[in-house]
Amino acid sequence: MDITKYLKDNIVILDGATGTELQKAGLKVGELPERWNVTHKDALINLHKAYYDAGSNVVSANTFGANSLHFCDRELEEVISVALDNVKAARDLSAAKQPKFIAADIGPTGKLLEPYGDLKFEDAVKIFAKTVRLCAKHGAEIIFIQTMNDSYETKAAVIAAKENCNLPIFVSNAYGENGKLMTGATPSAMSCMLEGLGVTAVGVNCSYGPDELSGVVDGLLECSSLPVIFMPNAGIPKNVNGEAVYDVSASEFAESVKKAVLKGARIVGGCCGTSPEYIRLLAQAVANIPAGEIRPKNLTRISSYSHEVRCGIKPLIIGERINPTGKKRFKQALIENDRSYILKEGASQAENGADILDVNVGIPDIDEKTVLADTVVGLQAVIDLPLQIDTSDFVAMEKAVRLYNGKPLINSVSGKKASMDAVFPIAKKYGGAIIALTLDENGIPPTAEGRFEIAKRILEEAEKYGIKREDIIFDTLCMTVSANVQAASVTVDALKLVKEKTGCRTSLGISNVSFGLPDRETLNATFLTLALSAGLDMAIMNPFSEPVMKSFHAFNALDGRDTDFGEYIAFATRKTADAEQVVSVRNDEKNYQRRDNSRTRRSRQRLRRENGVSAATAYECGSGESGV
Ligand code: THG
Repeated sequence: MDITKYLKDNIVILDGATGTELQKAGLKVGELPERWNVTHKDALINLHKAYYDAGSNVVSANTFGANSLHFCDRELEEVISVALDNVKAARDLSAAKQPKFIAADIGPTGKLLEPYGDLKFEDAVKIFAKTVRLCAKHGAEIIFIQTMNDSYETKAAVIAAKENCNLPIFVSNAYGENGKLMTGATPSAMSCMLEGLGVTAVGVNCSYGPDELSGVVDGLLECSSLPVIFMPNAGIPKNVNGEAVYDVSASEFAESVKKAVLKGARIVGGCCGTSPEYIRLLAQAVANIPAGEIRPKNLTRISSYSHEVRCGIKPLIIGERINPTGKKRFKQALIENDRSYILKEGASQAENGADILDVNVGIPDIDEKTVLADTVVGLQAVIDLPLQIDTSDFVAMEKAVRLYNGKPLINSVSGKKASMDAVFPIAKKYGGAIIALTLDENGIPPTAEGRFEIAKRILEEAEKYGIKREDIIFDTLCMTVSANVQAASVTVDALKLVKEKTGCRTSLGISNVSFGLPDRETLNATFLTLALSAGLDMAIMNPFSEPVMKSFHAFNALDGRDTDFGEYIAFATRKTADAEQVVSVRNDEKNYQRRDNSRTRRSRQRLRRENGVSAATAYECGSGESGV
C-alpha cells in the first residue's frame, strides 16, 4: 500500500516523540541521538515498536540530525542505515494490524542560511541531498521534513528530496508564538510555497501544545489543497530542576488534537513530551472520525518569505520600476553592480503600495543569469513582497526561481513552442504561477479571438505538465496606441473573452500603452480604468505615478471592492498628508537656506530627478544620501 493512496480515505496516525523518550532512557544533553541507533539499537526498536503497537501508521526513523554537518560520510551512512533497519525491525515485530509505513526524518541542518547566517542555499541543498539519498537507499518510504523554522531551509530540503528520490514528501514546520516561522512565514505562505513545490502534505509540529497551535492549523486548513499535518508538543515545557516538563496529559492531548481532526487535519501525531501512551489515546480518539475529502481550493497565489498574496480578491499592483527600459540611470546601476540603487527602487515601490515587484535586469551584454539571481536574493533579504521574475533568458529564469524564497510569479511564457518547452518544466519543478502572453510564432494576433485561441493552446500544453489552471494568469498584451489606435480596445476585448472563457486570472502591462505619446500618465491611468472594468486582476504599473494610483484606488472604491472605502480614504488622506509635508519641506528649506546654503535642496532635487520619487518621499527618507 502506498501512503498517498492510504491518505485519500484515511486519517493517518504518526508517532510521538523520539528525543524526549530517549532522554528518559538515558540520552545525555549534548549527545548525538542518532548515535544511539547503533549503540542502543534495542532502545530504538522498542520505542518504534511501541508506537506501531499504539496505532501509528507512520513511524519516523531516528535521522532528524543525520546530516553531513554532524557526521563524516562513513558514520552518516551507518547511522542512517541502522536507523531505518531499526524501524523495519519494529514493524516486523509489531502485531498491530493497521497499515504501517516508515519515514525518514529530516530536521534542520543546525546552521542558519544566508542572509541570517553563512550557509549558502545551494550548500544546504547538497547537505540534505546526501541525507535523502541515504534514507531512500536504506528503505525510507516517506521523506518527512520536520521542525524547520526557516522557509528557505525548508525549500532547500524539499528541492533536495525532489532531486534525489521519488518518495512522497511530508513537510511540517515549527511556528513561533506569533503563529509565524522564526524567519517570518505565515502558515498560508508556507502552504503556498510547499504546494507549489509539489509536496504531499503540509503542517505544523513541535513549537507548542495543541491548543496554542490551533490558529496555525486553522491557517493551513483554510488555504491548503493538501492533507494537513498536526504534530504538537505535549504543551509548553516548564523547567523543573533543570528538566523540561510537559504539562498536557495524554488524554488532554488526544482530545485537543481530535478537535483539529474534526476541523480537517488528516495526519496527526505528537512531538516533544509525547509518548506511546499519547499516541494510543489519540488513535482511539480519532478512530471513528470519517476522513473527509480533501478539496482543491483552486487558489491563484504566490508568496514571499513572509506572506501569501492571493489573486482574484481585489486587483493587485505589480511594481514595474525594477526594469531598465527607458532608464539610463538603471542601466548604469546594473553595469556598475550598484545594488543599493535597485534595492531602493524596490523598497520605495513597496512603500507606495505595490503588492508584488517585477524584477527585470535584461540589458545587452549583461550576465543575466548571475545578475538576476543576485538581484532576487538581494531583494528578498530586505523586502517582504513577492517577486515577479521577468526574463526571456530561461537559464536565468530557472536559477532565479530556484533561489527564490517562496512561490514566485514567472513573467512569462508565451504560446511559442520553445517558450512553453522551457518555462513549464521550471514552473512545475519549483512551483511558480505564470504570466502567459497571448502571442506565438506569428506574433500577437490582431483580434481578441486570435488571442483567445493562443490562450487555449497554452492551457492545453500546461495541463500536460500537470500545471494547474489557476497557476496560469493571462496577459493579452497591450502595445502602444501610437502605433495602432485599436491596440488598447482589442487588448481589453481579448482580456474579457479570455477571462470569461477560461476562468483564469488576468494581468497587463499598463505603461506600454502610451509609449511615444505626450502626457503618458493620463493615458496610463485611463487605460488602467478600462482594463480594471474588463476584469483585470493584476496590473504591472508604476506605483509612483499619481494619476495611475488615483485611478486604481478610485476604481476599487467605486467597484465596491474597497469595502467601506477604507483604502481609498487612507490613500487620499495620505496624499493630503504628503502635500502638507511638501509645504513643510519648502518652509524648512527656506529657513535652512537662510542659515546655510542650498545643499539639502540640491540633494533632494537630485534624488527626485534620479529616482523619480516624490518630494514627500524624499523628505521621508531624509537627505538624498541616506538611501532607503
Ligand atoms: N506584460 C508583461 N510583462 C511586461 C510588460 C507587459 N514587462 C515589461 C513591461 N511590459 C512592463 N514594464 C514597464 C516598465 C517601464 C515602462 C513601461 C513598462 C516605461 N518606462 C519608462 C520609459 O521607457 O520611458 C521609463 C520611465 C522612467 O525613466 O522612470 O514606460 O506588457 N507580462
